[in-house]
Amino acid sequence: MQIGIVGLPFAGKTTVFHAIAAGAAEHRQESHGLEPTLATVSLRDPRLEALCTLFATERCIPTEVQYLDFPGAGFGRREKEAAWVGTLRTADALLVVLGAFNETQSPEEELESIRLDLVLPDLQVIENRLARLGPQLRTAPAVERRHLEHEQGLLSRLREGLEQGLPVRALDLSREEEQTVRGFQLLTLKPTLVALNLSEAQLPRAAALASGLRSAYAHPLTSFIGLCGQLEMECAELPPADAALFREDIGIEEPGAAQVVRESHALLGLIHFFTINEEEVRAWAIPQGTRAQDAAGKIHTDMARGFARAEVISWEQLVARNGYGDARKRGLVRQEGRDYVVQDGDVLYILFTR
Ligand SMILES: Nc1nc2c(ncn2[C@@H]2O[C@H](COP(=O)(O)OP(=O)(O)O)[C@@H](O)[C@H]2O)c(=O)[nH]1
Ligand SMILES: [Mg+2]
Repeated sequence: MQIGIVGLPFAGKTTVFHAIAAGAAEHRQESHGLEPTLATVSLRDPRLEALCTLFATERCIPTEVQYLDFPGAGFGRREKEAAWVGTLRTADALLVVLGAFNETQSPEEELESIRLDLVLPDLQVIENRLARLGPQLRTAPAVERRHLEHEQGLLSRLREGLEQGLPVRALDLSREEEQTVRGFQLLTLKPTLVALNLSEAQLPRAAALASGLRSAYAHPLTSFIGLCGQLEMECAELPPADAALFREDIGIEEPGAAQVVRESHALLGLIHFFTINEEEVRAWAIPQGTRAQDAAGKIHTDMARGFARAEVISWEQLVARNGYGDARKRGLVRQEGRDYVVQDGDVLYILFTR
């Protein structure tokens, strides 16, 4: 999963990026020219840690999120930045950083400016497609025509919304309509986390400031958090025990980076299941509502193809019963078929035929 960071020059994007990426330094890939810098961050999950302790396996593999920070000061409409838009299009979600610590510009104004930066490239894509649809419609055979007309209607609706400055995720697309436009990789359809980068003095008002902005910008798949990038970056450079003390001193309950990672998972509607074998305990992220067979496919395509059944138990019960032996005796390990909807925190053992 990739999350692209956007924001105005000097909003503190790189600062927040470093706060998130600290501890992931070995995974950091520095940028060359216009390429974004990449940081791979593991999701800390106490459930995974409990399972790893219980099974004492060699490896403990968390899920990962990649964050992209673009070089230079900002993101905008200038020509050389077209390349960034291209990279952003492939991201799964966006992290918008607002420089609220700098009181020369209000976060509302800043968000407004970024909104335009994201809406305009989408409008361009839609207009290009609509321009090509006209001639295609004249020559298409009847069956294909129906599809194209349907697409034309949908795109006209999106154009209208975008022209009013609305993100596509605010336009109530049906699942089928979303499928139709998926290929365009629209920026304003992506789940968006807005982080107010606050000064230390503003920090006590973080929740109030974030909710003020939320009420002015209440779109689906959009959430808001407040953090102090500068302090978080400084914390991230300390040994963990010192960082914890430092945070306690300032009154930061949850590290900003953890908040960002957690909120981005929630925005994407991802849940986690776990697998355990002799070598490793591993966490997997899947969309809510995923069937057991599709979850198996995430592990290996062979497992989905030859899926027989899944043995399922919640991580809590497995830990409480101290492992499979006692859990089985008590009948807590269920046999589920391919249509079973995997729940957050399930431990799965897939039985399949090759
Ligand atoms: N006072 C204060 N300064 C910050 C904060 N976050 C970033 N800065 C400063 O703002 C400047 C721009 O930050 P940077 O992360 O490079 O911004 P970018 O252009 O969005 O990547 C740097 O000098 C940072 O030290 C903050 O939370 N508080
Ligand atoms: Mg930067």
